[in-house]
Amino acid sequence: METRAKTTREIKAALRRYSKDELLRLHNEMLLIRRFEEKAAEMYVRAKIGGYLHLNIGEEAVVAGAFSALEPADYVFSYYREHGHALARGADPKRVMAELLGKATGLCRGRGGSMHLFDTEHRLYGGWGIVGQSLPQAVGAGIYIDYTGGKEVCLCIFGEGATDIGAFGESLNLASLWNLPVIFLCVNNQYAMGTRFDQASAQEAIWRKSVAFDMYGERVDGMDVLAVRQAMEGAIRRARVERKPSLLEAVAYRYVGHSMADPGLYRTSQEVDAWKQRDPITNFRQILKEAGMIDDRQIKAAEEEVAGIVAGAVEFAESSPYPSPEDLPLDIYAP
Ligand SMILES: Cc1ncc(C[n+]2csc(CCOP(=O)(O)OP(=O)(O)O)c2C)c(N)n1
Repeated sequence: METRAKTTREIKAALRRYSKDELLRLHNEMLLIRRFEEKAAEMYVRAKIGGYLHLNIGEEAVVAGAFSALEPADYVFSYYREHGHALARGADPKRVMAELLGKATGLCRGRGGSMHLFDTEHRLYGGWGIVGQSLPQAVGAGIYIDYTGGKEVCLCIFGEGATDIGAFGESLNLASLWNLPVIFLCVNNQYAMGTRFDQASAQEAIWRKSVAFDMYGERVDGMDVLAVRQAMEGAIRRARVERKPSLLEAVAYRYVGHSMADPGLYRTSQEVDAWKQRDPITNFRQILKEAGMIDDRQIKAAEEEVAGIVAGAVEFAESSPYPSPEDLPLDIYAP
């Protein structure tokens, strides 16, 4: 599936919308997510991480573009492919890595693991393992904002597989009916585990599913960080000012398997390589270079800084203790 690439004139216009600092921040954010996830994969292979591990590699532009447009007080409801979401929300990489390793210093004190990152300080409300699980909860947050007359918005981010789950229709219906400030952001990475979206969804254009609920819908190039950012800004304005929800579909591609357990035999290496040609970080770097905003020396410095952050996160996680067995009864409902 293709989204139209921008013309040179459109690229220049997009760049003009942001300061150089903001553009470099987007670059560094994507880089941190990529390098963090590569290291998480390595830690998984070294059996330092148990259970499942779903990576954001290839989807960095969606994450950085969308999350950078939010305010600290806004709410985020995510799913199990959420390490990058936690980082982009401002969670400490050390505590994210420690959580992946199940350590007591982790974001959820080692109780959540990869799929259940929660960080209420940064208003990240999961981390959910069930497909579509967070959509009704995001609507709940929207009702809360509306009821209390708040100015916050709620971002609900999920994969295209979730759009064929019953809760999707229920959630979009209520959000539209009650004019809730919720942004439904679908990361269409084109596969739900091994199933291509067009084999599972009668409506292949995910954004069009908004029409059934009289809601604004838009498809955006999820490999283009500025395109995502701009679409998010529109959705945020609609939510914050007009009190209207939106459905955004960001078309992207995960370079790696569904989880670390997936060898990805359902797609060809040519297909994967073709999408890697549109790599969000490499291409954004090239755009910044041509605009004279970054050079090789600055790229090297950014790589070194990010490598240091990731190495620090691993060191912290590895040297942290596991939760103590005495803490097992904590945080559970049973008396
Ligand atoms: C209700 C439910 N059904 C099935 C599963 C098993 N499952 C886990 S991830 C997944 C694929 C979801 O794909 P998508 O929503 O497109 O997100 P992606 O993993 O591609 O980011 C499935 C079927 C689940 N976790 N929950």
